[in-house]
Amino acid sequence: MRQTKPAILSRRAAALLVILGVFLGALVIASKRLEVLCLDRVYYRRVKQAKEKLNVYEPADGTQGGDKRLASASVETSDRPNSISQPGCAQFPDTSNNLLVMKTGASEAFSRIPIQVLTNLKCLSDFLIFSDMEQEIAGYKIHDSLDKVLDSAKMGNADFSIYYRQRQCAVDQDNCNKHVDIAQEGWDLDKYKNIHIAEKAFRMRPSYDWYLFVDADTYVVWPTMVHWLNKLDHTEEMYFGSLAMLADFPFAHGGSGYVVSSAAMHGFFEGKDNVANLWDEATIGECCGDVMFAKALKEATGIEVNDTWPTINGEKHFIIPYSEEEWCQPITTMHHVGSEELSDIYAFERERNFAFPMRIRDLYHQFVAPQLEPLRPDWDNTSSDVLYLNTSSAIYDDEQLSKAKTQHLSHLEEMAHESFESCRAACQADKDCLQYRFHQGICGFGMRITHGHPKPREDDALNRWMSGWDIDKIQAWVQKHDICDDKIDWPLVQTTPT
Ligand SMILES: *[C@@H]1O[C@H](CO)[C@@H](O)[C@H](O)[C@H]1NC(C)=O
Ligand SMILES: *[C@@H]1O[C@H](CO)[C@@H](O)[C@H](O)[C@H]1NC(C)=O
Ligand SMILES: CC(=O)N[C@H]1CO[C@H](CO)[C@@H](O)[C@@H]1O
Repeated sequence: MRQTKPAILSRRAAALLVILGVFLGALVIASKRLEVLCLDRVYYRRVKQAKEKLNVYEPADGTQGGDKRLASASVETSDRPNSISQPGCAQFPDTSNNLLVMKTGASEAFSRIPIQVLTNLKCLSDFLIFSDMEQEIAGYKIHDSLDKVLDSAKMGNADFSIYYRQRQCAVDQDNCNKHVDIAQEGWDLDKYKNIHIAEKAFRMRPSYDWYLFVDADTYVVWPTMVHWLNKLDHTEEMYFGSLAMLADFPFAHGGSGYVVSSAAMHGFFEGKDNVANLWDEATIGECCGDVMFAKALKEATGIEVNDTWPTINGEKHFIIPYSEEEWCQPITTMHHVGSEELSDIYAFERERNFAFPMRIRDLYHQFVAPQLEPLRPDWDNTSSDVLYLNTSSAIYDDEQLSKAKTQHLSHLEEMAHESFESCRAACQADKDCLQYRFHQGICGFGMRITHGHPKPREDDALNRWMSGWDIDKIQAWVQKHDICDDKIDWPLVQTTPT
């Protein structure tokens, strides 16, 4: 027994040890698992935080929302939100061949960019925002467009004082700029940006078909824009927008937005370094960035602007003069669009399920027609197609005189400049006059429909801005013109004769 007892004990002990060992082993494995799990959590959270910091949003459905182009370009993805799963973007067109490049300035960025990213930008597959200072707005990266400008152009140049001053701002820009003429300073600096923005955009995103350059108060009608661009050949060297002239030099107006094809971008920038610097010093004596872009592009490549107005448009829904030639035309951009207006146009696009084309007349029906009133005091309806004024007075400027009708006046026309009431009577008697405006003894007739905008109230009757609309004639005009051809008149698209 004494011999066997220890043996039994040791057998029991061994069994216990085995059980203990299995238990401990299981515990160790379990705890390792737990540890991994814990690490996973931490890791997952860290990655998530890092991504959020970088503003890389994961699509909720787990699909990759990106496009092929980013993979090939060595770029940071931090300025690009994901579009696919954003609420309200389901019907939005595929913009993956196009890059939106938006220009702003630090003094206005916070008043302009938020509504852009809340509306169209959230649905785009990619975009870049450039300013005159590097910033982040609610997680969106804003790039400095001017960091590469030559010192020789910056030094001793008063245009750049805001560029350096706004970086020293110890609070927010609005407060730092309270007591200066920030609009003027922002404008003076703005002209140095355009060529640098184009070069930077190309270096960061070299593989897009089309580059659309806009201001931060430009509304882009994307479904119509994309549909139109898909009809054009990006392998042709193209630069187009709303034609403007400086002296005799033609350029595409920047605020309306201008489009540059991949072929033109490659011709301008590929295989060359510091291209924009070639025009830094020349810009000092010039007025504007859009003009400089046109000059530089032409000098470097020979490419000239093509006019695509009114499809690329410098006006907005309330200021566009609605007339026969443009009524059925597609529209892809509008300018000077305030945040509330931008939100309203976007809401209209959503309501239409981002349908194309948006025609100019669609804007009339949505925004202008519901606001028609016979008259609005303290309002400028911009009616100035024909002016009636006191022909024996010498107080008018050349532009007013060039628009004045002074010959073969009817009795009503002769009296039109005397008061708002006589102006209205003269308009009502004229079959082409759709609306009228009276201000400072000038009666203006409008042969096109325009809503216009408020003016401050003036006390004396002569200086007051008074606007009127001949609603019956307007409705008859609209009815007559409202049938648009199914075939759309796309600018630059060769229509094959049938
Ligand atoms: C574009 O502009 C160029 C230069 O002015 C001109 O030669 C060409 O015909 C235009 N193209 C179209 C399609 O209008
Ligand atoms: C037109 O201008 C002349 C010269 O200033 C002035 O004598 C006349 O009273 C004006 N007529 C009206 C109707 O304002
Ligand atoms: C907004 C707008 O176009 N206003 C115009 C109204 O008419 C006057 C006089 O013709 C113009 O100077 C304004 O620009």
